[in-house]
Amino acid sequence: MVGLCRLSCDAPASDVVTALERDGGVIVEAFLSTTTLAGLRRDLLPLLERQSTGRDGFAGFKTRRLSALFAHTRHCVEIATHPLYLGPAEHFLCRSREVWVGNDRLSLAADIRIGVTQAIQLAPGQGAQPLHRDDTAFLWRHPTEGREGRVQIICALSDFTAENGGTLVIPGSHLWDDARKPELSEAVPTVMKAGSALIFLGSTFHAGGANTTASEYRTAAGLALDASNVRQEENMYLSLSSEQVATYPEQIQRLLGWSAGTNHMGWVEIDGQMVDPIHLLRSDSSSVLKGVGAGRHT
Ligand SMILES: O=C(O)CCC(=O)C(=O)O
Ligand SMILES: [Fe+2]
Repeated sequence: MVGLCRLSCDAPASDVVTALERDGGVIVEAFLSTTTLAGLRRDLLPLLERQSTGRDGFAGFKTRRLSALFAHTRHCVEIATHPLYLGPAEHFLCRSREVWVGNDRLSLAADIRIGVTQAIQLAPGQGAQPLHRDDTAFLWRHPTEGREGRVQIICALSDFTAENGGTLVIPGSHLWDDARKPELSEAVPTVMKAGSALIFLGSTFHAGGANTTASEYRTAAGLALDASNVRQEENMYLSLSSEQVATYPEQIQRLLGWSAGTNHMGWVEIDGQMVDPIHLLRSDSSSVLKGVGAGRHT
């Protein structure tokens, strides 16, 4: 199985686009500056250590996750705005559509939002995650014909090897239809040095690999850039305080967006787990901390 293409950090953004269009994923070597890599490690590693491990097979029973990264480190700015990530993400996410508004034929395009931020640390003994597409949460249709909902990045904060769980990717799987089942035998591990990054499309099948080492931790900082049409139009989270939302029946609370739904959009991190935000509105939120699993699907 042929691995993903590797580009250097001075490659033109068009090379990233070409590789993503062909393979669905690409490795950019030395993506992070040494200062940013050191800063991310300094800010995130001690916090990750304090997180509880996952409570389902997808999140990983020997995996620690830390979300809300912009609350914990300013070094995420370099990841989100890197020209080899943001530029190609615009190419895939901001495709325009021709629409009628009255007599006017308008060209409308989505712009970009940060959809998820998460550091992920696989401990020795963590098995491979199920192969999945990260745009599953959007119930995106495949093939996408180039119109993606998400462009994801996983920056290596430690070296990634085939043995310590370097992300498994199935090159070319972004072109598959929704009927085709991914097989582990089709996946290749991402091998890269700390500071390098794996960029892939939301439609590409991938998974955290198995960490079969005796003592190595595989640590990553991941971020997703999403098309801005995948969200509520009115910003309910700023329009109503959580105290106001709490006065409504649960059905309205969920309709206002305080729900992660069955496709698990809108989770919030509590105690290291990705949980349904409805728990934050309950006076007794202890049930969350006792282990209401998130069951995240992407
Ligand atoms: O940890 C990894 O390498 C990938 C994790 C992942 O794909 C996910 O949690 O959605
Ligand atoms: Fe994923």
